[in-house]
Amino acid sequence: TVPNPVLECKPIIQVEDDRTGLSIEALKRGFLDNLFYVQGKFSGIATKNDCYMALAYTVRDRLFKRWVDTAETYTKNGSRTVCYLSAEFLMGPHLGNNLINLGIYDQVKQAIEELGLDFYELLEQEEEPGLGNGGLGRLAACYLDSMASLEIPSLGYGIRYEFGIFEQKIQDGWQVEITDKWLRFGNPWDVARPEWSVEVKLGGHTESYVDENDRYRVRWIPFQVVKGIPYDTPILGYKVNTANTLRLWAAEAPESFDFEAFNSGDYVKAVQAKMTSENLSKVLYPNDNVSQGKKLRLAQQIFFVSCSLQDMIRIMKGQKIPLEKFHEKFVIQLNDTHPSIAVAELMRLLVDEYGMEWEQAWEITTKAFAYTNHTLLPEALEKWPLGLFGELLPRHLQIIYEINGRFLDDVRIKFPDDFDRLKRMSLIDESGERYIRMANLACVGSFAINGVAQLHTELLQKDVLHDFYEMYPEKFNNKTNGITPRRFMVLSNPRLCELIDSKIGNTWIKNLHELRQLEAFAEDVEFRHKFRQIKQAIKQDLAEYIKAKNGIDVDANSLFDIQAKRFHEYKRQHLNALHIITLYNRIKANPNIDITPRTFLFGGKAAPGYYIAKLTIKLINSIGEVVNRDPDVRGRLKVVFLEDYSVKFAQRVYPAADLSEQISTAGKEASGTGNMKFALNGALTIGTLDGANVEIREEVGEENFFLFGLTAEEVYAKKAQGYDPMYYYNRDPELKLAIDRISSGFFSHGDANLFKPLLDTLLHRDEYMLLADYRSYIECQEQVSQAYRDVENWTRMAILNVARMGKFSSDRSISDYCEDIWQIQPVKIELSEYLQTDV
Ligand code: TH1
Repeated sequence: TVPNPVLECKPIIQVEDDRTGLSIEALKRGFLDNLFYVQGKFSGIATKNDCYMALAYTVRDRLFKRWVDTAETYTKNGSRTVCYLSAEFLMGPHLGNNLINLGIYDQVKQAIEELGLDFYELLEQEEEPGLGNGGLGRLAACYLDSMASLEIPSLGYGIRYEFGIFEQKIQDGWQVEITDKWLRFGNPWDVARPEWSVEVKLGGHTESYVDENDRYRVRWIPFQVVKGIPYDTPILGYKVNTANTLRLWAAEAPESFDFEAFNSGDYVKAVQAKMTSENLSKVLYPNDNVSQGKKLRLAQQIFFVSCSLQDMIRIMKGQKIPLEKFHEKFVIQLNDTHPSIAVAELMRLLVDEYGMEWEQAWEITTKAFAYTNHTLLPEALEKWPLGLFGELLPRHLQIIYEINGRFLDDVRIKFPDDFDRLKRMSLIDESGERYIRMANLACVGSFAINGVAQLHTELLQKDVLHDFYEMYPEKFNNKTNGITPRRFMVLSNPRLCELIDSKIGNTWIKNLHELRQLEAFAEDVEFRHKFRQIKQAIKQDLAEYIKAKNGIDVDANSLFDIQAKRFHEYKRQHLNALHIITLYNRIKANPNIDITPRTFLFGGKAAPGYYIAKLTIKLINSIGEVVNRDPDVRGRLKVVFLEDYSVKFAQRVYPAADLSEQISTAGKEASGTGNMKFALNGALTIGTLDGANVEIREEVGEENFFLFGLTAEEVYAKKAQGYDPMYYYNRDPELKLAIDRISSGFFSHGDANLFKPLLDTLLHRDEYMLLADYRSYIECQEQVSQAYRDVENWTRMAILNVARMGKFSSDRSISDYCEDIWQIQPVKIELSEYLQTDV
């Protein structure tokens, strides 16, 4: 073998050496080095962003040793690996989180301050990668944190969107969308790996042929080929050496493509082809819980799925593992149906590209995939018009027909002569225009199917996936969602953490169940006092932020009542609005009425094409305009809309809440995770029996949770009876007055038409049963107001909420996935002192 000159160098890379040390001096030196050698600036002309970049690189330098050693260990051991496939990863800012997980937050803060810089200002400077819409994308990010912290070998696979979720501006009370140019100033956290690029075929047609072994084969002649370039981000676990990888694909035109145009001299046409290719990873679809059925979206899905599966095969080759062991080397978790085309794509790769027999390929495929369902909403269930699907993926269409034919034979054997069942379970909807049903494909192609909260999983089995439950009961299981306490406590709520640590130490950060030990302190007057002081100080900070941004004075002594989540009718922000109007009307009717002062805070984006959701944002801002300046209210009510809600902003908001609004129509919110983040930070919840609220209430105790509203069963029963919202409107004068105030134009400068579309849906259909739940909600809010006046007892309840949230750590969720689905064990990473050059 030819000697490799690199191997001769034997660079000595230690965990901590003179350039990667953790002493204050080494950190300062590292920062100045990076400012000079990476940013090319001297301190006199360095911008805030230069300083942020220099700091980010300084932290990154201290992470790479762990990252390289982790990759090396997995490669040597051929470790079984979880591949988490997701169209969204809502990571939030990396810098602070990496400082926490490295355990060097305080040192770095000191070093930066000694250099005369504002540490918090540099943290604020980070442009977060908003590569997700809401809960589903953030769940993927929390799971990466937990997998790394639990030392589980894992890869996150997704798309490196050039534009993430849009930036929200509020103009005249309306949402306006601005494109999110998050890569504008460069991204210090990812590394391009062009050497591992792969190609993805799109469009065209298929041809059959007979191979050299006289076997019938199919080849796909694509219309277009797109290149995927992987960008890797290290995902460091909390106080472990494990640093896993998030691998996001960016689309480009392959150099070889459109040679024809080049050769014919049409340079411009060739460059245009490059542009169409790059469209694939251009922008995140900004819909939460809705599928638009656009061709470009399907193209995004096959793009990142095919890149990822080809990458897994490359990794196996590198580790000399035969392809027959694919399902032993990898388990692939499908984050909703967005990556579910993977079932057909893996079959295509194994059968067409690697010549495997169908039966063996199917055996491997169905042992490799597991599917998580995240929603029951019909508008979110993905289905692709057959024509559109066949145009983009002609070979996959054939493969799906083949899977379907065999599958329906199985159904016939298990349920003879049940023709309706066959129609319902078919991978192809033939009731009208024909569609490919992605949830059905995911169910047939996976060995495990899970919902994201107990109630959600029950409803899946009873309703949306009932036929599949009867066919494969053994596949179904529940995995209640969780959140990472590193980002949503340690990083975002240092003051509360310090108080907790002073009583029970800090091992709760890795084992959240230990928070139970705080129960005893709920009875401790002094502890309650400190707990209250901390909440107060955080609320004061938020009040100052609001004053600066919105120009509104809010009283930090008032009850902070917060609803922060995507705007969607099923989440019922407008029910919250009806409560505000009701309180306002009571004050107008009786200006001396005794009301617990409240500040209503809203945050969240509406999908740009979702008119009613955008109108709800306008309604809330319009109510705020009236309420906030009415002298009769005298500061007892304030309404604030927090612009551009993001992960970064969420970290400010959760710790400041007294009351968490989790008021979706029962049966509609699959789990929710914001509910967990608020409660862990000491907010009490007002909520319905929906999603994970049910389990939160079970854990914290019913006496520490404000419950209202119909149950999921009652919602179904009422719908079946023929629900009439006018019944409630006509019988509840306060409800009628609240609605009439809106329709009269009272909140819209006399314009009686502005909110008509919103009111029409409420009065004539009320799909989400606001009117049925209104009275129960108002009464429950009265209990909240009373309870808040008993300061000591409120604090007691809040402490008990914190103490009893252990179950909702994403570490628990991931442990359950590992045991019940993935069959995977931790791999400890030992840091080698030298860079391994003796391969
Ligand atoms: C959300 C669910 O609405 C929420 O209840 C759950 O906690 C969260 O997922 C994590 O499990 C979903 N987000 C999306 C986004 C899209 C499509 C479906 C869902 S379900 C684009």
